[in-house]
Amino acid sequence: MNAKATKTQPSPVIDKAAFKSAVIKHLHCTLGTDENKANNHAWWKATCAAIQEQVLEGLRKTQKTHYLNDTRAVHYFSAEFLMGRLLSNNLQNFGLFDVASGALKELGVEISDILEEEPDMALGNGGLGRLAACFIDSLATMELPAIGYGIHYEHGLFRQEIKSGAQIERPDSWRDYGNPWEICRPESTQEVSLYGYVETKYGENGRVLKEWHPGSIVKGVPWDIPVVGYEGKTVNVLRLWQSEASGYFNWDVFNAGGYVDAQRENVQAETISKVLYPNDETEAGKELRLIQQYFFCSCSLKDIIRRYKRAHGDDWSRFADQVVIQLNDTHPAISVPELMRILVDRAELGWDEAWGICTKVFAYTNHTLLPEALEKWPARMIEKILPRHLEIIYEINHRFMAEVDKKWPGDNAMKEKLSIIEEGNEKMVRMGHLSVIGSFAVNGVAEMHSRLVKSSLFPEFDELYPGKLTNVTNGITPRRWLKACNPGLSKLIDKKIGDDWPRDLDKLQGLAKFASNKTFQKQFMKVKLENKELLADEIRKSLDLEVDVNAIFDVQIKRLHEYKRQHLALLHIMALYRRILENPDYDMHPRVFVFGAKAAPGYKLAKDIIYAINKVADKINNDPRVNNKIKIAFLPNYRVSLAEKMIPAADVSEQISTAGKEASGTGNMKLALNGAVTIGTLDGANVEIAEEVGDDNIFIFGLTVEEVNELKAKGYNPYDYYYKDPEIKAVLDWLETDYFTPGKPGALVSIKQSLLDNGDPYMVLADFRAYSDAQIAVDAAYRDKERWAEMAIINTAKMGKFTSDRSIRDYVERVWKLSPCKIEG
Ligand code: 8GP
Repeated sequence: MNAKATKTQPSPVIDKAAFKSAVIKHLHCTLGTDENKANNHAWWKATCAAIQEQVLEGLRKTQKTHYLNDTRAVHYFSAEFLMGRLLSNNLQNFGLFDVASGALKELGVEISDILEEEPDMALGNGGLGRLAACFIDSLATMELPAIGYGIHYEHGLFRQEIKSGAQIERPDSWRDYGNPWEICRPESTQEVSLYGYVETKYGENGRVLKEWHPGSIVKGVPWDIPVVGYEGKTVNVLRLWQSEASGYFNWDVFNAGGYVDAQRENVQAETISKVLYPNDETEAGKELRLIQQYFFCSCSLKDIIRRYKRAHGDDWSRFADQVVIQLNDTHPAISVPELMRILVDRAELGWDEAWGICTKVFAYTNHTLLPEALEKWPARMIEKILPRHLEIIYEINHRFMAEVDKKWPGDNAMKEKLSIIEEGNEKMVRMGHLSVIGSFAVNGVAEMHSRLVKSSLFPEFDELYPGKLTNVTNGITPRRWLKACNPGLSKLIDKKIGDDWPRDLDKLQGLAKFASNKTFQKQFMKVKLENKELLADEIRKSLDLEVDVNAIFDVQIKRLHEYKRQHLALLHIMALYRRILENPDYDMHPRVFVFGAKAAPGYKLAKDIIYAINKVADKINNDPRVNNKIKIAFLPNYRVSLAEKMIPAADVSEQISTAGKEASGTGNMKLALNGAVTIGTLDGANVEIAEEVGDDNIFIFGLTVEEVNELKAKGYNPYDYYYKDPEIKAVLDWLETDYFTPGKPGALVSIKQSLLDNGDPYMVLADFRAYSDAQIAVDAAYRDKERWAEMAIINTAKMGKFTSDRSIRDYVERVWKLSPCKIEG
């Protein structure tokens, strides 16, 4: 255990003996079992309960201190928090991992076995949700007052099974056997109104008063998940809202003829927090999703206001000094009109005063430029569910249009472009526009992405509001993504440069000077090999597939999406296979291609790509002519806990999106931090990774954003590549045969069609040759063991920039203006 952590442990449970007795106490008194009867699940729960004592003590102290100091706090609004497992992380953050592991060992229990008992909290789809989880870890570590607000989904992201190569979705039931970390707080329940109608009244001096008569009211019950900072001082909270029926029935609406609306509540109430939408970067287009968004925003705002009023009563003048709300994408954008409604209709502030507060409170992060992912809601739908909010949105827009007219007098085209309302067959509310207008700061998530947000997504807003659009490059928490998931490497680093890097990741720089040291290279690569052995075990257990740990472990893990181009990797694997079949002596270092990816259930082509990877894997893995030069392992049910096993074992990190499409990426950072070398395009944060590690320690290939745009403007024709490059033609034609799907010719043809007939929207064929050449360079580099070790070490050493602590520091300085608050004792 790290000495600094021992010194600061406030708890009685700091030595093995005390931890042991806490575990036994919980086995007996909380779980009603004993050491002889307990299975791994019971040991896991008892261990969680033992550490939870420390967690709750920290939480109590933190909340008391924040209250007494009346701190300004950031409120991170996010429809997704992809937390993963918490036990190992909480133990690490309290500096108690080795203590717990030793205590359990004396009780005859392996900590690694009980860690596996914990279901992942998969309340997110991918990057955006995991980013939120990293951010709340950093906020707690940096002793910043913060609350995460989201939804307590009953079912998180679906569990993926692979049957005969195809993805099958099964429900995720993370709470079936209870969640030892969460605390229900019924005393902080909120009520949320939906449907109904708005009545206009006239008050004193002819003031127009609006009264919303809701058709139904649902309850939001909060569940708190404590978020433990590194070294366990600040324990913040992630507050997740669960919906329940309120038992309220609106007679007004019923009598006015709204029979269905008045009844709707009971049916809908419990549905609201039932499922996470399994869509990554596409809008579900469902009424329920809008209700989910409003539900958690309304509960959270009321919660914030309740807390504010406790200290400041009805004095709204300090609200924006105390409260900043970060909108994680546009999913919580409905918060803007909701706060306006509360301020104008309830608190009876004037519009300008209310708007002044609003636009000092909200800040918005954009996570994607993909047009299909930019949320728009039919005005008609908002009118039905949130009639008063639509009025408010129109009013915001009306005043905003006047501003636009001032800047660009008489320019109707400009008004059309910037309006929150998109006119057309159906009037749509553009949530991105609403977010930009309602926020004081807007950020993209990597330098390049933020530049594109300014130059192509919101250029006019940038002109109208100079300085509002900014960048905060994403980051990842090194506590989970190195210290906890890669203990071998962490210990090696501790020995070499000291153990304070988890707090100050720039310290890893200190490793660079050992990058060419032969002894250190051997030690570093020995850890990598041990991690590869662990992953090989996992692959054996999961797929009944043997892989050689001396092969290059080439890893592509991320959601399945055309723009991320898993099919580019697939075409390349097929090309390698062809080369081997044509020439059995084809010279390549053996490679294991490891994939992990879930496809949105309704995304046909993404599912076809998963199927194709698995079918090609079946064939190649079992073809003796390949002589083990290629193995393909598609590990089912990619999730945080699986990532924690895959990332430490990777030699090569695949980051091969079409330039301009991946806003940032964060897997790229995790893999490089763990000593994987990137093969990637100049996209998202790859650009900044390349800057940090230097051109010699990364394999960059393919079209740049400018080249993509030029090619598109010129008229991109994938057939040019198909006819000119015989290897491309051969692998695409192969997809049409039944070679990989015996008896089912054409089963893989949709991929070929998308790349040819459908115009290859993500320019896979244009980048194929460059990718293949880069892979040849990777192969050559790997064979030079010392050179490779040096590259791997440099990658770890240069990842300091990508700690989420740095991202949070940037947010604090550029956006939130927050101060840390020390928690004593
Ligand atoms: C992702 C971006 O695609 C990724 O590049 C970035 O690193 C990450 O956000 C964090 O900033 N976007 C999403 O995950 C996303 O838009 N998801 C929403 C649909 C749920």
